[in-house]
Amino acid sequence: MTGGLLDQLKLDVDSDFDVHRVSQANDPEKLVDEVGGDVEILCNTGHGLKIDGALMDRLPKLKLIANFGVGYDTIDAAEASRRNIIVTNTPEVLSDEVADTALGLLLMTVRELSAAERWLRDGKWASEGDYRLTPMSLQGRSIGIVGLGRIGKAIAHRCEAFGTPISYFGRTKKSDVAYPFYTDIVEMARAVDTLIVVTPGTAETKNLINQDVLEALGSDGVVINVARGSVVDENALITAINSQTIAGAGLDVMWNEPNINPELMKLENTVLLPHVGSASLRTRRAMGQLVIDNMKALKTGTAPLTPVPETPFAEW
Ligand code: 8YV
Repeated sequence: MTGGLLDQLKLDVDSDFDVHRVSQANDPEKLVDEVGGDVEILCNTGHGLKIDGALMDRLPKLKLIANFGVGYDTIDAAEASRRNIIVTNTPEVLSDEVADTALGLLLMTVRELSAAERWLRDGKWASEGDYRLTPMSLQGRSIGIVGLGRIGKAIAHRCEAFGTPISYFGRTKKSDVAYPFYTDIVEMARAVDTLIVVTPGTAETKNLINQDVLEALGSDGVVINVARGSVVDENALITAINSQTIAGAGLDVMWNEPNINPELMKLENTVLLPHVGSASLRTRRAMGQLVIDNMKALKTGTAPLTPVPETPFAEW
């Protein structure tokens, strides 16, 4: 087990499995050397550990990588597939929570809600008067969702309630929605003023939101990112905000978390959250339980509940 998330949630893994806790080892490398030959399941409950072929080489009996989280960009799933190792993630159970957070972050950004609260807490309401009228509003905005998967659709559903027109960018047109579909992200950015980024962090999506996209989005533009830091070219974003090429951003995810680029910290019209998209007790418990249920499937010889597409299940 790579991290402490299941322990924090008080979800019991020790009754069903012999658990080696990498995060509690004085010398994690030594622990892998000592027990790696016996390990059948890698329970990935940490942040950011790279699970690649080199690590898999050290775990010759590995059958399952059970990831805590829907995004599994830190796992080389193609390599796992070559070795007949199943990778599971935690889809569905977090979609509504992340969509709620995305809309909250959007509202915080356009209505400057965190800055307004700081104004009140700093005593400025009494000493200096009302907080300023926000140049931005959610009303009148047009939203482009980058990646209309399960979470993207939950976000779109909420945007409909807010009355904002929706478009989406992705690889494939969805047959169950009528929103305008774009295969060219610059073209979509030109047509909307708000991007909500919710696509997986892959080699293909790295720096997808680049200078060209930001220029196309324009001076009222807002970028909300609840996906992965890697999807946004962070330097291009900082430059675009500083030069007022776009108006601002709301970021729940960033490059090099949790060591945030100091230039991001200086931006006033930007809201930064510490990767809390799914982070309620209720949702994290559901995610943790799904991780455990996937692991129990190996123990009982049944099919895992949520294998990722790269590693479809046939048999253990
Ligand atoms: C993380 C997430 O899993 O599901 C995802 O892809 O980004 C989060 O829910 C969480 O930070 C635990 O690592």
